Amino acid sequence: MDSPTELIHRSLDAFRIEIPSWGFADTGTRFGKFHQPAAAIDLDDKLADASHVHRLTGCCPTIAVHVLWDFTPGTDPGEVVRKAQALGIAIGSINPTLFQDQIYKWGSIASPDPAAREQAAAHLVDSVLLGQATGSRAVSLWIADGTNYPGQDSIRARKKRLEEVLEATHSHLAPGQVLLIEYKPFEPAFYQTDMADWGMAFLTAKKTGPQAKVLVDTGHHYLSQNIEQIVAWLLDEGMLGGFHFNDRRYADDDLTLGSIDPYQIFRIFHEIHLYAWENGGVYPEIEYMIDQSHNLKPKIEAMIQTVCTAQELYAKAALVDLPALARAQAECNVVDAEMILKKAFNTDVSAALESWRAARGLAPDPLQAHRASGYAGKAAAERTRRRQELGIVTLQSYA
Ligand code: AFD
Ligand code: MN
Ligand code: MN
Repeated sequence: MDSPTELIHRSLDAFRIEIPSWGFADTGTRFGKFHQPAAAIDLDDKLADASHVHRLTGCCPTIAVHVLWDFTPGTDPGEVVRKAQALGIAIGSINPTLFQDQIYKWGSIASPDPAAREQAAAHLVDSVLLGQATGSRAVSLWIADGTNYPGQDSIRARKKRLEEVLEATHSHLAPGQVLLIEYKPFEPAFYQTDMADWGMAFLTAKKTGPQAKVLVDTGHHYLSQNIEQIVAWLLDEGMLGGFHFNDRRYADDDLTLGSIDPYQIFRIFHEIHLYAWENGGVYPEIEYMIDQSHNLKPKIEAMIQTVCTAQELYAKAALVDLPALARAQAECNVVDAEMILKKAFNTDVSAALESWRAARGLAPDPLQAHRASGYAGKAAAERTRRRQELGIVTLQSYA
């Protein structure tokens, strides 16, 4: 019987978390941005920051990129791949950008405007081909489409339009590539969102093709929704493609993972460990990715916090006594069953996390190591100088 530490170390050995390029750049809310001197300016900065986080945490070997934000026309994917490799990381998921452009005013792949659909379809194929050029497994697609008023457009016509484009996109996927379809109940559309919930994403992925799966963004659910039940159903159907990790108090707030409800994330991870336990210890191939770009916390500190929280909760969930849980469930012993989960959740795994890091030559506390490294101060000075040279004016001065 493995000790808790051995269980934790083995679970962490296979747990890789992808960090988003956009998490290092200045972003904000629709009410404005609060600029940070150390925020990344360009893809080189983002690669450097991601490499720094991976060096400190040891579990973030890939960086998710957003096509039009990171790969502007003329960017050579091969050069980006080489830069990433030189920094000890690799390019991870490719995130198409089917919003912001004026042509997408009525939607992208669901738009009634054929020109918008054509531009969006071409962008999706470009994203698939870019993923082949960077050696990325996943194209991770968030469809921002929807309508703002009853009667604005035909809901079923929109469904058919997007299905057609996604099926065409799927035909360009190389063997081994996956198309992850992300859902979100609202925003930027306020009356009806075309890919609004897990059911729509599931059905669409099934129709799109065998390499399409569902992406669960933990911030994209109504507050009362049982996310671990969605995860369990998708697991059981072999349709769980991956996660975008963040937390929310009210809506899609992109708060750092576990800052509001860590127990919910623990229960999600428990479903994954349970699934593997019932399948001979084989874990499904899931893309664990962070989707945050918090505008108050220092960018790199927030990223390290999320990575360490994800490791901690994944480790805790690995401690659930699954045989005992199965027995308690068979006896309908509700209290014992619940206490088996709570016992694992309440276990302090910090020593096991520290020994896992020590075995890899990593500092016991990545956040303290980051602060001691002076990395943020150097980045702030260098990037402030570059902003001045580039004439990038930030709306507010930042003390
Ligand atoms: C926003 C969207 C969605 C998407 C992310 C990156 O809500 O989560 O995955 O931006 O494009 O958070
Ligand atoms: Mn997301
Ligand atoms: Mn989101």
